[in-house]
Amino acid sequence: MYTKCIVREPCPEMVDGLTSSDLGKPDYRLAMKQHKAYVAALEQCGCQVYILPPDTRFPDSVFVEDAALLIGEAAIITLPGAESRRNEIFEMRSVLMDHFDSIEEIKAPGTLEAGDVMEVGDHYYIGISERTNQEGAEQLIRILEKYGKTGSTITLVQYLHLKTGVAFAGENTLLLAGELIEVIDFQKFKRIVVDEDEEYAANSVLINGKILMPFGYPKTREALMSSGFEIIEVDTSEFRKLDGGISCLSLRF
Ligand code: CIR
Repeated sequence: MYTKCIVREPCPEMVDGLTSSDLGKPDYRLAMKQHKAYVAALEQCGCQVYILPPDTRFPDSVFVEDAALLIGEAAIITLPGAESRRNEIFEMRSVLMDHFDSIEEIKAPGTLEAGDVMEVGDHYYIGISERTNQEGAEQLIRILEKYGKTGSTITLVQYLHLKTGVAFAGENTLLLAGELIEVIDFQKFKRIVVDEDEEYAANSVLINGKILMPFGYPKTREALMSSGFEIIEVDTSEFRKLDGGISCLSLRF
């Protein structure tokens, strides 16, 4: 059960955030509106939401998920592989020190962004990507083991982050898209496969029994609902333009 979430308001500089998409620049005012609705959805899931002020130094700082991994007893400060995002961790560390007694960190030459980490109970799947390297993943596994948890790696070919294409929906079920559909490690789960034209919806997040998913993906919505999942939809079109999805916008604990 999550009781708290941390989010950060988008800053106007977000329009210059990192992206691989050709969807155009985000509309900042619309992004602000969507962010407020996202916060309301987290509250609807029963979480108290801490809203950090915009940080104009970092265009991508709205995507708070990447700067830390929260594992219950400890907060692990990451080391983002994206150069322009690396210093987001300092501010995040001081915020998390108010909430966690144990703070761990990923150290260079390791890199890790928590968008690459998917938690399933006490096991953590770690994507090896352009942002997260083998050394970062190995450091994380050692930290997890200290806390009685385990980790394993999945090598990505195309996706930005592991959770770009997979979400744990609860009930031993994964929502899976694209290159992750055939991954051997995921075959033991019940699988809901996301259609190619709704790939973005694979980045959804389970919060206290409800699945927060992006608005505008009717086939995925229907597949989840007919499997008995409770859904809350939030429009994140402006964050999509920066390769960001539902999970990226919050830290949950
Ligand atoms: C980036 O490229 O770092 C941001 N524009 C998007 C980060 C998305 N974060 C996530 O998937 N956890």
